[in-house]
Amino acid sequence: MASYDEVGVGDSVLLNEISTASFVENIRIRFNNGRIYTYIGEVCVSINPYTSVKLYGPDYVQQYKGREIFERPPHIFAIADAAYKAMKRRGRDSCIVISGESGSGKTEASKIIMKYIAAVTNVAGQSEIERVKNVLLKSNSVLEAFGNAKTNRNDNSSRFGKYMDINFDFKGDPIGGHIENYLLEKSRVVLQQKGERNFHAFYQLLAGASDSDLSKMKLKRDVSKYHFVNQGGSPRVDSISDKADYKAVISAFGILGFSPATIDSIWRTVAAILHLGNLEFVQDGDALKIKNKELTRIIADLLTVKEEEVVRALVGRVIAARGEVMDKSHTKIEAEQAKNAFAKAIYERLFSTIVSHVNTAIQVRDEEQSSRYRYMTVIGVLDIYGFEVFERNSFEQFCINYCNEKLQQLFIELVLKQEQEEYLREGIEWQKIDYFNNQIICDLVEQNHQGIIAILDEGCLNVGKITDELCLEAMENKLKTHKHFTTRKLSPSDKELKHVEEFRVKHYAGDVIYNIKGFLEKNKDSLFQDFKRLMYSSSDPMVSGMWPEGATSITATTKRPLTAGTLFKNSMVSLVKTLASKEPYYVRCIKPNEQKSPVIFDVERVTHQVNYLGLVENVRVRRAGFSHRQPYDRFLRRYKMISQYTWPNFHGGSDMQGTKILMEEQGFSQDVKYGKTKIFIRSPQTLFALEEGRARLLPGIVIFLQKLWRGTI
Ligand code: AD9
Ligand code: MG
Repeated sequence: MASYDEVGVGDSVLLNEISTASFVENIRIRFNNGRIYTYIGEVCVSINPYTSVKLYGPDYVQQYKGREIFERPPHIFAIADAAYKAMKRRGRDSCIVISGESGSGKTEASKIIMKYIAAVTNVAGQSEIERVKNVLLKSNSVLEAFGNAKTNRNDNSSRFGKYMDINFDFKGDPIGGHIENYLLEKSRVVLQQKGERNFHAFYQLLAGASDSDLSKMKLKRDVSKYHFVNQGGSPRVDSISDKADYKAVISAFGILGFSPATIDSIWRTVAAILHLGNLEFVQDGDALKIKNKELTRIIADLLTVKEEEVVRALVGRVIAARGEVMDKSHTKIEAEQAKNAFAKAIYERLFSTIVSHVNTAIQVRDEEQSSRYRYMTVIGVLDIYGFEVFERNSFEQFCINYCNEKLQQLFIELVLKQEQEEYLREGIEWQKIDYFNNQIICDLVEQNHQGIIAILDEGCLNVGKITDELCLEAMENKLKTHKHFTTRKLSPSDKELKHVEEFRVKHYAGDVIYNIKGFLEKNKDSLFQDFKRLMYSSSDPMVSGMWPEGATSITATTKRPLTAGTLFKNSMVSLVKTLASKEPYYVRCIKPNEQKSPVIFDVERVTHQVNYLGLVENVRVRRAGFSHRQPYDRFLRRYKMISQYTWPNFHGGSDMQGTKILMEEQGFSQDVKYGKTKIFIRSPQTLFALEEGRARLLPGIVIFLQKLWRGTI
């Protein structure tokens, strides 16, 4: 069995001195000795090791299976096991929320958790459950291929948010799952910053497909031939083998039950986007023409639509005015923009379709069975894009960072605030601990009428009249006194704000300067109807199925769809609600350095993360706090057999008095506090002792009750 001796302090609640410096020093010592996990009570702090660590083998699974968190050295397995136990023993839905900035190890953590759950379930070896486990695990490689990309912060950065529910039957075996995906960063399809790449799938196709498949799609293997995939100037990534990944994705498609026709449609769609990226327009007098005509033929073939329809949709659009229908030619710039919007929309819909195919593969198979299993419970695993700051930050970073604000807010609500409020309510002596509450930043983004999203939406209502700049002015007017918002105009002396188009949000995790250019367009997220009709006309059912609105007639008036910002905001609100309804467990990921090095521990960078994650406040709350609490009546019912004064019933007063007598007799008074309605127990060991006492007496009691029942006593 692997040895895993303690170095430093495993649970930071037990540190001699509680300060940011001592907290960071402790995790530094542990990191330097290969201890990447440290607890704060039941919260697991994880530091990205940037190297493959041998901590996840079957010997480790055995060490953590069914154990309590504090029995073994800190490990993410223990958190997974706790969530699993909560679900299995108490029938409570649980969730594991993984947070941390980009590149801190969230996605890896979520995969480790899933593998652990797969390893500890299905002891009976049922084949259907094996199948479910396999599809759940394999779904990752498909989703990462299409939803992840190399960024300047992370070679395998999640560019979509993912919340995955795993469903269990009453025996605790996984029987299915469901994935919810959040806002894919689709702008990447047409534009990448220096040093970054498009989504992995594009490179996988070019590197991995056979020569004959490529030639069928009229593709060359050379990445540099395609505008949409070589803007970042770094198509090759050391840590990635696109060829091997292509194979893995193909195999995963098979395991997930994607049909050969579906797989073919998926890659053809990816190929069509690559060709679309190379398409150029020329102005020819009044008419707009396509320069490389041969491409429209190829694109039409790949999408199984008519070539003349492709040309029509690209160079102009049909407008309906007062019942009349006419063609309107695009300008060159309009056509370029429309083409990009088209490419982004195709990819986004492709991604959503892949997610729904994955969901079909992993859904609980037998409907009847699922309703019969009344005890079906769930563990949700949340792995979302981490807080990020780039050279240039746009609408996508704004949404991603807002999402991280919401998760931080949830953590504050559940871990810091509720804990303190309960002590107050129960009249437990308690020294209030200050922490930064980021609700104010959530409000800045999401408030009705006053928030940034609302102001953007207002701008989108007045298309044509309102520009990005005017929108920023509206923000300046409404938010000029907001402490977390500023612009060049509002603070002219601020040297970091170089352009009038920029605004700064003081996020909980740091300042980010956003450039307003493109915000309105991205928020409105519109696509000419012509493209929708074109795609709907495809003879490939998978392609046409992605574009149901294409069926709407040209003259029909359609309702204005919700903006991207509002849709995202709504999905965040509902995500937080889902998480809050479950028993939450937390993994807080930390990035040790910017160089992706396994040996550098950058104290300054780590300190910054520890600060904004509120980890030291978390230690303080936890330290002053109590690991266990229970209403007096429930407590007494469970443990009354331990004391002669309370067994079989306590007659000397209230449940609270009974509890006090029991605890005094057992010698635990030092470790507890009595609230108005609940008993608060500080150390888990006390609870253990109580549980042990109960377990020792229980067999005797069962016999006693049996005799009583049979009338033999
Ligand atoms: V982002 O917000 O999606 O950009 P993540 O998801 O937080 O980010 P990710 O899990 O992708 O980061 O980790 C980044 C890289 O760190 C991985 O590709 C691994 O190379 C490395 N990593 C992270 N965790 C581990 C680990 N437990 N063991 C080994 C790891 N390597
Ligand atoms: Mg990730």
